[in-house]
Amino acid sequence: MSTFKDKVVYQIYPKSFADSTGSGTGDLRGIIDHLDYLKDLGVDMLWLNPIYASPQVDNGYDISDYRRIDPAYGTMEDFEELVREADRRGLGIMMDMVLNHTSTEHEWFQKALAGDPDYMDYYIFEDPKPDGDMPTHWESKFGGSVWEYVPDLGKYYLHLFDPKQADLNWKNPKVRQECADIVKFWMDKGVKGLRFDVVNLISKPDSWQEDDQGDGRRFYTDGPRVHEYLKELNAASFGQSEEPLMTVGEMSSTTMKNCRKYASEQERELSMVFSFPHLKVDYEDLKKWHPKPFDFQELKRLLFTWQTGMQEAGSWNTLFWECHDQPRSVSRFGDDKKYWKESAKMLAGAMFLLQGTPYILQGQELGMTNNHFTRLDQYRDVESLNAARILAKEGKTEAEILEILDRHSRDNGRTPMAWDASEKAGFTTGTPWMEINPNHATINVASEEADPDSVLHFFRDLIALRKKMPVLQEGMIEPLLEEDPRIMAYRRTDGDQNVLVLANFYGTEAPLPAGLVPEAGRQLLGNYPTAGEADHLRPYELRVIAE
Ligand code: TEU
Repeated sequence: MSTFKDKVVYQIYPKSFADSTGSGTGDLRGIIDHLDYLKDLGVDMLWLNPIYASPQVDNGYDISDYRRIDPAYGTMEDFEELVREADRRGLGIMMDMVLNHTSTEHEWFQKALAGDPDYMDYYIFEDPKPDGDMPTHWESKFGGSVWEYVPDLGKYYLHLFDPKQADLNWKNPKVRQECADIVKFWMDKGVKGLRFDVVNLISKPDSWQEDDQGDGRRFYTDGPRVHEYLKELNAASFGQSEEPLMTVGEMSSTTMKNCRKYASEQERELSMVFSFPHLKVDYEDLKKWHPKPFDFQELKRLLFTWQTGMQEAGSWNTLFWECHDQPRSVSRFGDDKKYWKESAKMLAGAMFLLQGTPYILQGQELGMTNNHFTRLDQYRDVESLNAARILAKEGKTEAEILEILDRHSRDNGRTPMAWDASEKAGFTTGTPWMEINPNHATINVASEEADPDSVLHFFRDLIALRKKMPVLQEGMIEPLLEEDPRIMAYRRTDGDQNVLVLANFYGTEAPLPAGLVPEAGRQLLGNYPTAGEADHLRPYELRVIAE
């Protein structure tokens, strides 16, 4: 594969993409049936969220057999056909490697529970403190403790996420070898990309200290041997491949210093990283379940800090507003009512023309919005349901809890794909595992195919533009108007071409400084049918101009 720097990735949440059997959940054949749609969109790589055998406590991020396709999605033969059919269309498959933890139903953990010392050392079992208390009072990412007590063993085991997701002990060379073997198994199946789930959490500390400053994450995030482990994994698996794979690490609560190393070609760890600081600007005190209006200045500062900081180190970014853990960007940072179309397009242009690899979540190319559920029983996500319980204990009313979930629940990025305006959106003939967004009557592939001004057609044009212009792939980034309270502006330049990107993040006109828009400039892309004025941007207006 040529460098990944000219590629665009499309994220498929298989459970919600397309159901070919009427089961109510998506499957591999449903993906195969829609490969031409993905090819026409112009993307290069398809990232599949986990499709391995799993009890589905965390929608597949709790894996019980890494080498078996969960029957709900189909068979290994279906997967092999998907890889072939994708390859025929020039599409690569990126698999999700969840190697920080396994399901407690994995045979390794079952053997550990039975007291097998070798397999107990695959995980992190610790004795209670002398007073019988748990080793630390750190908090799980999903709420509650990170320790679960096993009476038969008289020990606790560590789980940074759900109690049914036991953390692996990467200090054990056998665990590291098992993980490298899992990666090589899928490489042998012809996958072209690998996404490593919370991979910056795999190196745990040598001692267990209480955290009087927080929830304990500072002790296990970007841990002492994480770069060593990644270099070893690279050399033992995907680094051996003649045709380089695209590898991306999801980095939870990480730092720029570490990401420069994770995503540096010289370090031979990963191709690129997901980091999330820009997606916490609507968290009060960085607390997810305490939403606040998003801080635009902080958003710009973070995006540009990461752009210039990674660029200086020669390290590579990912570019994303959405994924299966995030709400829909048009509801979060745009206006999913009055200026739905303009703001969905503006957000896409503002993000995907930065320096890095764009990641598009299924449905984002349609402008899919948050679900705006009105009942708790409509939610499916373990993290959201835990949060609802915790918020209720904090004294929040059901209405307040629904308002919070509506804004920040991960289920917002997991609703079934809308293929057409029919009752079940063309997603299934059965009962969908999660309710389909009622606005699919207008926000769906078929309707948007028929509308030349649709968000879908805009995404096709945006991806095509990026592919056509090397300056939009590897060109330098130059932040502009950094103090402007409503406009995000930057220039991409490579010494040969200059492209100016202007984006108004608000529903009112925003003044532009004189001289910024070049008189001889040529507009390459925009989200209004008519050319704009040089002295202002219209509500949620995007302009992409060749200088
Ligand atoms: O997510 C890492 C993670 O911590 C996010 O879930 C996010 O931090 C969380 O929603 C709190 O805001 C990865 C996967 O993307 C996620 O789907 C899994 O649930 C998680 O790891 C455990 O595997």
